[in-house]
Amino acid sequence: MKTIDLRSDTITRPTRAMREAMARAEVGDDVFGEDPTVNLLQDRVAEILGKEAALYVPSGTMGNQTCLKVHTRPGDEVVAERGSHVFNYETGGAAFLSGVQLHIIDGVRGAITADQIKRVIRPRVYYMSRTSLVCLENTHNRAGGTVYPLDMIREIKDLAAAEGIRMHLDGARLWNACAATGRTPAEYASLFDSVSVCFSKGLGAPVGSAIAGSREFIAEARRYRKIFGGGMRQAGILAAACLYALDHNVTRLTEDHEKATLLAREIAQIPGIEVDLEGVHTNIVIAGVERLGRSVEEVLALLRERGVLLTPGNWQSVRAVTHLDVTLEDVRRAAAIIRETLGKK
Ligand code: TLP
Repeated sequence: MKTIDLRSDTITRPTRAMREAMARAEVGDDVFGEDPTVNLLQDRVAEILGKEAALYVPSGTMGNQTCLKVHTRPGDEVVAERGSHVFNYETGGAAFLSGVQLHIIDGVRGAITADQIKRVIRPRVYYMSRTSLVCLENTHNRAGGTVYPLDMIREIKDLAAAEGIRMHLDGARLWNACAATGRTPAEYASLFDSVSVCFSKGLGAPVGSAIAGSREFIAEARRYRKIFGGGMRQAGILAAACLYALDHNVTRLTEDHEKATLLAREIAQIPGIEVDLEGVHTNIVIAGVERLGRSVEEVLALLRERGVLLTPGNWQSVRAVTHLDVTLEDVRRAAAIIRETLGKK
């Protein structure tokens, strides 16, 4: 029985062609700025995002945390959505590394509004924390891969500009947002001072993310990347996989979205399972299981026994993520297994 692993798009393994590109990579010492493949990747990312410069980092977490560090001073406040990755899945890094507090707002499908943000911006008095950064996530992981509407981001950008507040985008899956909307990464990135993007999710590279911003911002980010232990040497071997991913695995993301839509539609029909079909924008499906009368752990264990791997979602739900290493047929089979396993009491 072939296991159908829908735990995350991070589980994809590099293909033979990607490995060959890695093996061919020209390399140098990147701490000296001398790795030609890393430099190529950074230039390419800066161009794609319409920013002056970019920096290769080992993970999305390091990308976000490095940006937070450059944008803030200890004691500052960063506005973020309740389900955001920086708040939930980065081990309290914002407090640990930057000494900032997060001001959390409840969003709808992961999106918070300019109006909500306006209400939490601190008055500029010395005894209050300084609101220095707004951090948005697109697509939004915990909300189920939802796309942030561009006009909402524009309103937030206008507010932030008027208030002297910076904007950071966790764009780990910005590629998916673009594939879903037809917008370019630069259109989104133009509304932010810094952006982080990942190659190790839907794009299928084994390691790596990049951050982009002004030349000055990236020079500072390079210092913090080193402090955080992210200064790599012959990293071109990894950057080559990311370049390969940009060349071959971006346009195909719509296939992953089709797989997720199929899965969502199929499992939404199972009594006791709830899926917000309108909220399935990209490659993530969140399925509420509360009405099944089984705990999330029980549901995950039952499906694991039958060869379908999922992760916990948010409260009383499970998450399925489609990616390069599962076919439409695999997903159809997973849906059938879920129906057989959970569809009857
Ligand atoms: N997300 C992972 C888990 O950490 C939850 C996943 O399986 O989806 N931003 C967003 C929006 C992410 O979804 C992730 C990873 C990151 C940042 C962090 O990337 P890495 O894992 O490279 O540090």
